[in-house]
Amino acid sequence: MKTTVLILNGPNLNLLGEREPEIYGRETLADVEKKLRSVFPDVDLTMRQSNAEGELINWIQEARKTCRGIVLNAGALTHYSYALRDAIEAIDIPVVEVHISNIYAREEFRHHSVLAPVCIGQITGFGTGSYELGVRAILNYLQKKKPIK
Ligand code: CA2
Repeated sequence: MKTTVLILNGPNLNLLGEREPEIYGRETLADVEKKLRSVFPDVDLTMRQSNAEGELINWIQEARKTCRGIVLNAGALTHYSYALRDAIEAIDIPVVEVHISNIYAREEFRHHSVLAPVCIGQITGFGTGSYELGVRAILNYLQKKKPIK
């Protein structure tokens, strides 16, 4: 049976490829999804995006029954959403936090993630390649290559 991984995207990431290409590049979320499917043909990938915090939380809760792991780009919610953090903490599947840009090389408010402590790790600054690295991190973790604490 294929490993099921949810790729979850938060607020404004539907604009990927359309605005601010100097920060986020020219690929759309659909391009990212297509690439991931070609790189991981043996993984059952589901790609979702929402601008609504509650919807993201519902999908995280749902994933605990249907998926082996989550790759999460929570957008700006990364920096302040305790509700999203609680949702991640409440499930027992691994979540990897990913960012397209390097959040530590940008404005001060982006330097802190309230989600990172409840994720198995964080990948930031590799463009849309961060998603691919995120899926690899989930697969490695599931093969018991646990991250170093
Ligand atoms: O670098 C990332 O992936 C971010 O999660 C993107 C968020 C930002 O708030 C985080 O600090 C870092 C912003 C997502 C907005 O996405 C856009 C994409 C294209 C054009 C405009 C916004």
